[in-house]
Parts: sequence; structure tokens; C-alpha cells
Amino acid sequence: MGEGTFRRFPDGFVWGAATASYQIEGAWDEDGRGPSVWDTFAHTPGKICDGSTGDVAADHYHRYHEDVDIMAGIGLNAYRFSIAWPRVFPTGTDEVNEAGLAFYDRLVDALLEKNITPYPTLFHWDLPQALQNSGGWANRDICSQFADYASTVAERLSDRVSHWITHNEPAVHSLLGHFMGIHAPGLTDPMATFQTIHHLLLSHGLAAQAIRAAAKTLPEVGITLSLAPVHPAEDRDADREAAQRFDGVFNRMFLDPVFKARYPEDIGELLEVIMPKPEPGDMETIATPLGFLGVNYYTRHVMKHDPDVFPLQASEVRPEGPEYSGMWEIYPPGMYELLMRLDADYAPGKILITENGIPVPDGKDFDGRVRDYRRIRYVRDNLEQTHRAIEEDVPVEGYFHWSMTDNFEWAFGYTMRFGMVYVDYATQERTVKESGRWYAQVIRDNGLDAGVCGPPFFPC
Ligand code: GCO
Repeated sequence: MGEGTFRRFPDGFVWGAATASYQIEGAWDEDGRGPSVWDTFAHTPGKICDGSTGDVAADHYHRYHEDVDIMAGIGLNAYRFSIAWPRVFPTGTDEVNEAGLAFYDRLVDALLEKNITPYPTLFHWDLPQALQNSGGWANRDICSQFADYASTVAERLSDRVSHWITHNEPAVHSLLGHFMGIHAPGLTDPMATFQTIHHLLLSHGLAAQAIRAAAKTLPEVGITLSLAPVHPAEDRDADREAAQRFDGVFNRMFLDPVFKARYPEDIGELLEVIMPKPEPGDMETIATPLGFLGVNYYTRHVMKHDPDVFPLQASEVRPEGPEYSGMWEIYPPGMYELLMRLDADYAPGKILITENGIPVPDGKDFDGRVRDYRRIRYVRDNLEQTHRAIEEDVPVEGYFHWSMTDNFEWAFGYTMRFGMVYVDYATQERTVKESGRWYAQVIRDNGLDAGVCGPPFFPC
């Protein structure tokens, strides 16, 4: 290892990878699974850029044993996946689908057999369509329905599962799915968007309480938020104020309720007419104490003042000069900046990086290997920035790479590959990429050499 460039992580650091049910499972209509809003959305022509769906995806529903073996081969000690609500409750409530719950039973048992700790997310956007038909997240009834679903799953799995994530990225599901219309359920309704935000947060608090009430073993419950530093495009007041407004809606709209039991005041004034109107006790429920904060970090946001954009008067710019992936700027220092800010402003007792990764147009070389060194460099640099924050006492205790296998990237379909494991969708053959081999070395060393890029360790 390079002199002085080795970054050793704390003993017991969690090294995992993350996925989500709709993106990998397939078996969309098998064994009693009911339709989700993502089935409806993806089956609607024109919604997904390559016309694909998650009907088969990476066929994880049938190939989970092989996938768990691959995870064990890489040496993961944790695996974050999501549970499909419509597989457990096909219509969202009423009758439990035993075959659906049994799949997650089998998956958890397969993980534990390989000493891989399961970290299930209860909601990763695949809402039962039947609930959407009655208003979805804009209907307050869904809060108790989600808590009932959480309780049912906890009762079934909590003898073996003790780490739970209630929601994945409520900001993305509410804003892209209810305001921008580019994710399921495909709405462009500002009122529904902010009701959705409130009900996602309120249901998080109720579910955390339900899991703790139902669990057979002492549970650790968290929420996963998509978070990022927000920078002004230019050093001028108009852009700084635009960045502040975006930070308010993207970051503080979720962090303030969860950690401070209130919505950000500046956003409340800015969006007064569409802001949620909490009922007595709502904010205290949302601020139910967390076992950990899940942080999904990918990149920063650079904003300029744009008077034509309602209601934030801010639009994103792509600065000249930095390196970009297929979806965003590659900006590893943002990981350090974000973690330091979270620690300073919110003091979460424990942080897990629940997603971090990069889409690379991977392909197999003549020898069948996938030399995704750009992904290795991205992960290496983001882990180095994570290590910087840990060295300054930010309580980061784990890292989950997004993603384990290539999978369905929402409106981008299969055009974006995020996995450490390559999936040939025609044959479903799996190939561990060079990034997976490199990550295995990081896990064995419980650290990384910041000076090298990946086997055969080309500096890059
Ligand atoms: C998200 C979701 C993942 C995405 C990943 C890449 O963060 O948007 O949790 O489902 O696939 O982030 O965009």
C-alpha cells in the first residue's frame, strides 16, 4: 500500500451494497404480487426512455440465492434492499399475501447464512396502485396504512432483522413523482406534492413507532434521505439566494422535521399556500428519535437565480470543467462537505451512507472482464472524503454502494449501469466488475489506498 495514502476505517465499519425491489426483482405479477404505481408508469408508453419496464429487471426474485453468493464472494457484511409493499399487501391493506412475505423470509435467511446483515427499506417508491387510486401519499389515510404494513413486516422478520429503513428519498419520490411528473405516479400537482412530503414524513414516524412496538429484537430504525451540498452558480446575491431556496426544499424540508420537529421557516413563507398544514402532534411524531440517518450522496447541486422557474426561481447549472457521469457531476468533496454540515446542523447520533455510486456505460472486454475504473475512482474518492469526515468525529458507521447489480434506473430504464456486478439482461448472466473486485479488497483491508484506482491497480 502507498505510504501515507492508506485510509483505514473504524473497526466494525459496515461495508454493504444497496438495491431496491422494483429495480431488481422482476416477477412483477408472480405469486400474488399486486401492481404498483411503477408498474403502471413503466407500462405507459413514453414514460421510460428505452421503453423498458421492471417486469423482469435483474430477475432477483428467482436469482436471489446466486446474488447472495456473489455478495458473499465480494465479502459484503451488509445488504440494503427494499421490500415491495404490493408483494406483501397486493392492494396495500387487507389480506397479507403469504407468498410475498415468504420471499423476504427466504432472502433474509439466505443473507444470514452468509453472515450478511439485512437492512430492509420498507418503501422505495413502488406504492400499491390500489392505494394510489384512493389518493396515494396525498391522502392522509396512507400514514396509518403504511404503519400497519411496517408492523406486519416487522412481526414477520424482526426475529432476524434489527436494522430498518422506513423510507427511501422522500424528496425524490415527492418532487419527481408528484411535481415534475417524471417518476411514478407521474403527477404535476404542487398541492399533492407537499401533502405527499408531509405524509411520507408522518408515516415515517408512525412506522418507526410501529416497528419498535412489533419487533422481537431491539430494532434500530432510520430514514434514508437524498442530500447534497448546494452551491451558487456565481458569487452574487441572486444566485446565493437561489441556492438557499433549493437547499430549503431539497435538504431542509426533510432534515428539519425529522431532527427539529418543524418545517424550515423560509420555505414556509415562500410556499405558504401549498405548504402542509400539520395536525396537532404531527411534527412530534415525525421527529420520533432515529437510530441512524441514512444519507444518499451522489453529487452537489449548483443553482442560479431563474425568475422563470416556479416556485423556487432557481435552476440548476452544469459548471464547465468538472468531470461528469451519465447523470451528474463527479464531485467527491461534496461528500465531506455534506457530512460536516449534517453533523454541525443536526447532530445525528449515527450516519450510514446508504447510497453512493455512478452510472458508467459498462461493457465486457475481449476477455469477459468489465474494467469500470471510472467507478472505482469515484468510489475511492468518495470513500476518502467519508474518511476525512470520520477523522473529524462525524459518526459515519457504514457505506452501501449503489448498486449491487446493474438494474432498472427508473425513467432511464436500462441505459444506466450502476452495479458492481454486470447483468447481461438477455441471459441474466452476472459478471463481477473490476469495481466489485476492488471493493472486495477494500472490505478485506477495512480501508483503501487513496493513491491507486483498482486491480490491476492502474493509477487514474
Ligand atoms: C435514488 C434511488 C435509487 C437510484 C440511484 C441512482 O437515489 O434515486 O434511491 O433507486 O437508482 O440513486 O439514481
